[in-house]
Amino acid sequence: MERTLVLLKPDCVQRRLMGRVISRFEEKGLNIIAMKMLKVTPDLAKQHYAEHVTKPFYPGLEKFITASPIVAMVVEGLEAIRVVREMLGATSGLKAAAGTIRGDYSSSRQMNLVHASDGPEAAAREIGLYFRPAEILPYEPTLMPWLKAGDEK
Ligand code: FUP
Repeated sequence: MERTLVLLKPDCVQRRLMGRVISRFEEKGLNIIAMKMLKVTPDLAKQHYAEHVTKPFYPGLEKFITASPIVAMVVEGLEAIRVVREMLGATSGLKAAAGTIRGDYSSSRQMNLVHASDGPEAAAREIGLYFRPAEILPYEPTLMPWLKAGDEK
């Protein structure tokens, strides 16, 4: 099992798309094991996007991500980091394939609705930025025997 950090960005909340996006993860069989609404501060934005802070697009990105509340989630499942990234599609909504979340709902490179960790190290770091260990509540869904075979690990 893997865990990944997913953020429903300000555009997702403002455009009333939270339910649709959350439903996609639920329908896929992924398990949401932590969730909260919060406003990203400039300080948290700089930590989250540490690799982008010096890039020319960063000031606009910080303004966007801090402008309005977001929803942070920890999503768990088999190969969840790659699976969720593929569900999101390419970074720009203009390039993301139809059928992906960004491909279906976003027409922007910056306002691309959802963030998901891009690898195991990023996932561990980002989950730690948004959640204390006690806020993560893993559980065994009763549907699990119908979501995957018992020997799939
Ligand atoms: P992703 O991993 O798909 O979230 O994309 P990146 O880490 O490459 O970029 C992080 C965020 O910066 C993206 F969500 C969108 C934003 N961005 C811009 O606003 N302009 C750019 O030129 C590139 C990225």
